[in-house]
Amino acid sequence: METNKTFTMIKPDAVANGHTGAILDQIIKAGFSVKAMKLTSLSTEKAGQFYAIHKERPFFNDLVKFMTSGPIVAAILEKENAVEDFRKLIGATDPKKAEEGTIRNKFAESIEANAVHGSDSDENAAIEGSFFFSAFERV
Ligand code: IDP
Repeated sequence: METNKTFTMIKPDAVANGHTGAILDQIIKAGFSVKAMKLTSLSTEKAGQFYAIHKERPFFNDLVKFMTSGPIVAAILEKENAVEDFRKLIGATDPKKAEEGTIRNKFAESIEANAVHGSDSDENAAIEGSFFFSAFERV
């Protein structure tokens, strides 16, 4: 299992609000290198699959609707201790609780439209990266 990679999405709110460049800049300045990246959009089926773990949660349908509301940027990132360091860089799920200077603190609109996704384990980083990218799409 790789421990130096994580997977991120810049979510529809942040792309629509023009924050893609600033978010990527913050990610790269924090020492992550981009190993794969694409601008794409999620179908209802794909968003449901990606967030299948939250299927029983009350916010699931709204989350799928939000994640299909516009383009997203998906990327695989590399850095030592990538998963943990990236979760620190993005901050808490609820931007009201996210530490000052974190990506969600600066760019998120709400607990749902919270600007970015970051994998929560090495295992999920590998699964999520493969969900979006084939071997030919990675460097
Ligand atoms: P994470 O993205 O910080 O790991 P998770 O608990 O895995 O947070 O939730 C996945 C996504 O679901 C969140 O990033 C957010 O977009 C949405 N979400 C989480 N909790 C809520 C909630 O209470 N209301 C609405 N949306 C939520």
